[in-house]
Amino acid sequence: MRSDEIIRVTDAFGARNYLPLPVVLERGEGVWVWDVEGNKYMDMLSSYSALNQGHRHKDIIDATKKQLDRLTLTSRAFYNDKLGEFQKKVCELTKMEKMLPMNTGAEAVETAIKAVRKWGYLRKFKMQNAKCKMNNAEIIVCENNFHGRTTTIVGFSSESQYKFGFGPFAPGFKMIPYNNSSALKNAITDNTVGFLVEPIQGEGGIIIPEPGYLRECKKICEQNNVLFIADEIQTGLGRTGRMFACEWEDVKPDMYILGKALGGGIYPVSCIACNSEIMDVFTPGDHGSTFGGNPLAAVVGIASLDVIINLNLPKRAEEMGNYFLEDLKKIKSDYIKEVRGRGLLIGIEVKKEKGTARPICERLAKEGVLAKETHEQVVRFAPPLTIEKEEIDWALERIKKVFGL
Ligand code: IF1
Repeated sequence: MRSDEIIRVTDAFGARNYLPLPVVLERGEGVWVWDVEGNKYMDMLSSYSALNQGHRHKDIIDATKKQLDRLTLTSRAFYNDKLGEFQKKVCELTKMEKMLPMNTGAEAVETAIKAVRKWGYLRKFKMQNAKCKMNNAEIIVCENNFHGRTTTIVGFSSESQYKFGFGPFAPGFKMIPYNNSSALKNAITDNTVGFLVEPIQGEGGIIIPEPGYLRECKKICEQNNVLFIADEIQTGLGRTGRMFACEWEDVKPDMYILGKALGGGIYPVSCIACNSEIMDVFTPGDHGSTFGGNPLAAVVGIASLDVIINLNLPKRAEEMGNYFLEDLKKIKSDYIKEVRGRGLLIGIEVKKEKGTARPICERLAKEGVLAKETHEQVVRFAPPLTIEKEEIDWALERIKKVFGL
């Protein structure tokens, strides 16, 4: 079938919750993907950082195939022989004592919210003579956040489109401006149990906070016995040039939320990781998931982390990111307001008077570079971390052309 026919069928029978670029992909390898007409593109989106290891990395595919022939799903009603190893690996990497596996990012965020609230009722408030009555726990979040699409999570989004028509929403969240640590200090009350934050806001437009912001927030959290929860679903696992973006400020959060690249571009695998004091608030029956922690997911997770560690993808992301960013910054174009990024999470902000980022992404796609706009004005570049210098050069040539050089 040709592209236009496939697009017609997809749109005819599908919900209209996306507006994809009109490219129909059928094959991928490394940083490259091919459409049904055989045209080749560079994937500069990496499924929003879920493909840090590139498309179909051989080690992850091999491990998955092997597991497909043994055992795929057990539910958590029984043990399986792979989950323990996966949990241990995540704990070693995050330097946390425990992890709890889920599937999608939003589910992991929901898991974090439950864990942190219950920690509040069982640990924090108990120590303070239960000043906060049951069901009053507050979690502080930031304006311009993105943590997923469940009703609870969109309920604390500042983006009206994400919420419109989907209420009523869960209470218990307080919004403060991002990149403003005094706002955090002022927002904390006796009821505050956690601060949920993205170390760099991805969907928000690749917003990198001022140096020192995360460290200051962590300090404020410590002083007030509030948990610092880092949503590293997009920024974690090498993307920004460190294993976790919090490392840029030597911050160790009380809890990591991971997803996307934990599934190696194959399968949804997410988790929270924290110390026992928090994780042990869960008792049998409190929380769960049919698919979370299944043996196939565990094997995919192990192989995905092994690739990131063995290829030292954080270091690659830093080196290639610096190279890419430097050349992008050299582009002189009337369209560009700012080029910013860290590691291989890079955004070009387009001047408002020159229109939105969407037509630029359309033109990039015609040139063979797949990127996706975020927040109207920003073109996001986030290729697989396995990208080579020559491949960046290939992309740069085309990006320069589109920006009118
Ligand atoms: C879509 C955006 C990126 C995330 C952070 C949790 C989640 C995400 C920091 C939820 C998910 C997504 C979802 C995807 C597009 C993508 C996205 F543009 F929408 F914002 F990456 F920037 N925390 N991000 O970035 O994870 O439940 O999706 O597994 O189409 O909505 P999920």
